[in-house]
Amino acid sequence: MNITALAEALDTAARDGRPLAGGGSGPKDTGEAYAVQEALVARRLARGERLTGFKLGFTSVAKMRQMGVSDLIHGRLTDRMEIPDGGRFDISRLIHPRVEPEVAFLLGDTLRPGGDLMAAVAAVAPALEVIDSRYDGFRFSLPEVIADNTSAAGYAVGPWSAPGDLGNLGVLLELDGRPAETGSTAAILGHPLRALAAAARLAGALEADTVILAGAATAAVPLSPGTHVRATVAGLGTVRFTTE
Ligand code: OOG
Repeated sequence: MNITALAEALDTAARDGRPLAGGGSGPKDTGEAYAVQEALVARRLARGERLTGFKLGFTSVAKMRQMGVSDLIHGRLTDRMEIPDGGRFDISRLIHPRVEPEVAFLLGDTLRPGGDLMAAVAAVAPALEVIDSRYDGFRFSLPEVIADNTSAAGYAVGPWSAPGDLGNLGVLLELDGRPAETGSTAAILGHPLRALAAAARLAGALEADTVILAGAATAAVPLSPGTHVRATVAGLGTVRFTTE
């Protein structure tokens, strides 16, 4: 399958809520996979979506273990994926959504590879990311998940606050008021700022106003309709939404 055809197939799978069969016709390496991702995101932009952010995946051992993949990956976020904090998120068109707690950065200035991280960060917030692999059974190779825009499907960001020390903050993910996962921001590459540095390196440069999701601090948890989802990052606060 060529790059355009694979981007189209992944885009259609996402829009129809029907998974692609994995294996065989996927991208052959990560270079080709990022070309597919770019073509896939270009299709969204052509439909009027706007780029809002950049996300990292597999920044924690918990996620690498859960998915059997061990390399840092990155994807793009658009306005269409935004979930208002405290709002509702319709998952009826998703395939097999999962949710994970994260930390978000908001850039106040352009961040270049090797640039001063804290000078570029305007604010930080607790975040929730919804992932939904377009591959059957959430099973994929590294090039496949990259091509699939790293399973990005939705994200919610809690209240922004001035950046403080993010090195080892407790993370709690609750579903319907019951703890589902607990962890620490230290699980994110040892420190979420390392994820930010990696994002700058991988993106080339990131513009002011970009939201950066540093990657999940815990394993991801399956979502079903009518669920109250809440993530708390100690010192940063809480972010929540309800599925329907
Ligand atoms: C890929 C996305 C991983 C993270 O935070 O590790 C990710 C997947 O697990 O399907 O976003």
